[in-house]
Amino acid sequence: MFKKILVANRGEIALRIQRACRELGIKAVMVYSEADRDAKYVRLAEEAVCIGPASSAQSYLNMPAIISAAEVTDAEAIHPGYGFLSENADFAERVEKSGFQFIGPTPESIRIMGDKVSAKQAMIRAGVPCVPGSEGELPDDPASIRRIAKTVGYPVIIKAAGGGGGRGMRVVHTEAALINAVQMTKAEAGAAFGNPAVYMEKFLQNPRHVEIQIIADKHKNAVYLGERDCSMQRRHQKVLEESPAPGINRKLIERIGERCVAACKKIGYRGAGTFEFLYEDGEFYFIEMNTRVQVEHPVTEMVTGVDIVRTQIMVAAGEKLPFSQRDIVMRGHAIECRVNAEDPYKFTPSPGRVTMWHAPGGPGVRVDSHVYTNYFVPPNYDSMIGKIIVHGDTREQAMARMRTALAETVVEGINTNIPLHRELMVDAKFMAGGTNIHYLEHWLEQHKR
Ligand code: MV4
Repeated sequence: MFKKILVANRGEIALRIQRACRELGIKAVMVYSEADRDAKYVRLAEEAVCIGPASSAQSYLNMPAIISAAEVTDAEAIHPGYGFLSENADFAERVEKSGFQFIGPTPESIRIMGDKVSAKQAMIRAGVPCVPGSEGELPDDPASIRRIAKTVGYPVIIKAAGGGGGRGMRVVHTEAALINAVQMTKAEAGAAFGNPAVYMEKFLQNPRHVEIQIIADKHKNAVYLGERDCSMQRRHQKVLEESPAPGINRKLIERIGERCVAACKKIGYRGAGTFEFLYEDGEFYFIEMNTRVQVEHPVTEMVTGVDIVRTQIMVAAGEKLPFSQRDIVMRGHAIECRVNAEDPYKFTPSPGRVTMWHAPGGPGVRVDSHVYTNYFVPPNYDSMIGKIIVHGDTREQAMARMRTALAETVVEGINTNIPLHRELMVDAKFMAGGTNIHYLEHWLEQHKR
């Protein structure tokens, strides 16, 4: 096992990884920007290295600064967390070329999944069901494009190979609008991602976003850890997540999970990963794979009892997975509310000093946050300042525990989206379960103030 790991991230996930290291008896080196000097995990750290000014480009995205920090502290491995450099294949490569273990998949896996066309082709070959569409990149000639769209059937969606997470997509409803939409998307993709390649899919009108968590070791073992429903989102930002996904046939999830595991084995995937699917009319359609630990990993940890971050570290060190598929039993229901420093209805960022922080507690309640009373939320980064996660025997009990937890939570000095979460937790349609990816945006439109 590693003796020392460098944590190349900030905020709640930096604290989460630091906690996993402590538990494993591993020293954690924390890196921080000038804006994060007073962060809780920096104060708790046995070793911490300032890697640059507040701006992400000069600190958390600064590859030479991070690798130098690992060199001077004699760390053996680097955990990238989520966001920042976590899905940057060049970074993973530079980490390994410098003699450190990257805690994540190989640079090749990251590269394949980063290109959404090659990701989809890999999944088709591995037998994972995908959204019907073009076989790979769209050709240039208009007649061929029109023919493909006719076969797929309108409406279609044009997506950039270099996009993902909602960037670089355009919905097309008619043949008259097709060629122009393809050209626009290609031009934008070339400028934004340095790759003008686009592909086409049937546009699903009212899907849910359901994802499968997997974890694999370096010895050809892989397991799936159930699913998460992440449909409650606004502008591609998830607001709350839950596991299991309400109302979906367990046998179907098992079949899809097994396909994901088979795909991992086929491509030699290792580490934690997430297969993102759209779910509509009882069918799953793969859209993208994430090659990092995700913000919402705790709901899976709560229902499966598996410590995903600990397992990531173990498999990166070359250990075998300490469980097999038949050991994985999903128990009860978990919900996570992301706590953002923002106006709860206008969504404008609300950084600043937290004059009072009181976290909830009680049975089945977990809080992942680096915030404390008098902590200053810097304006330079993502607005998420923590997560409240609850577990219950049933979805009803989980919702009741979340209502209690949200009622107990006190955050003063800044605005947060907790009032929005309190309203959603008593919303009849959310409570019934199974709302789709458009639900929250429609709800916000109707609850304008
Ligand atoms: C789609 C889709 C409908 N049909 N693909 C948006 C983010 C990116 N991961 C894929 N996205 C979508 N792809 C087809 N063929 C609708 C979306 C989509 C979406 C997906 C998941 C979660 C939220 C979403 C919000 C808007 C659109």
